[in-house]
Amino acid sequence: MKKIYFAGSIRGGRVDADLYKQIISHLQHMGHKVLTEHVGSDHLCLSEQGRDRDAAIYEQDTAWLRESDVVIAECTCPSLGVGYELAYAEHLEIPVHVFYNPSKCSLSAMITGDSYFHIHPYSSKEEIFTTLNSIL
Ligand code: 6K6
Repeated sequence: MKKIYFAGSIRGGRVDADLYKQIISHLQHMGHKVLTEHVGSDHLCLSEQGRDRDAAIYEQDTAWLRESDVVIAECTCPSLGVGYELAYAEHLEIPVHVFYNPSKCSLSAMITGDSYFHIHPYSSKEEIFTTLNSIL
């Protein structure tokens, strides 16, 4: 059982939220603990913001990152927060696997150009699940 930090866009846009939920569910069915289950939630209140609340989110998420064995990120929908998390995980030397659909986006060169990251382009969600089964 691995502790997994799943990263996906929140304020960057929720267009892939259902895919995040399915990936999280797949990881849980594999027997892993996903620390960031809320990233796949249908019920995030995007209007709720504020410096104190955001500071609490930052403290909690960076604590979870430090605790995690591996980071799995779905990066098709660009997100500043996810980009930050990837760099934070690299700094901690935690393995990072990045998934994206090249027919829907052009991933930042700051991600594809960094040889630390394991990059997994995919064209169907089944491909994501097959890759997860082989890397975890
Ligand atoms: C929802 C709406 C406003 O505040 C919330 C609650 N927000 C968050 N809760 C937990 N983690 C968050 C929240 N906002 C961002 N993150 C972290 O950053 C997640 O771990 C995501 O992987 C990433 C998304 O960043 P943005 O820049 O797309 O929000």
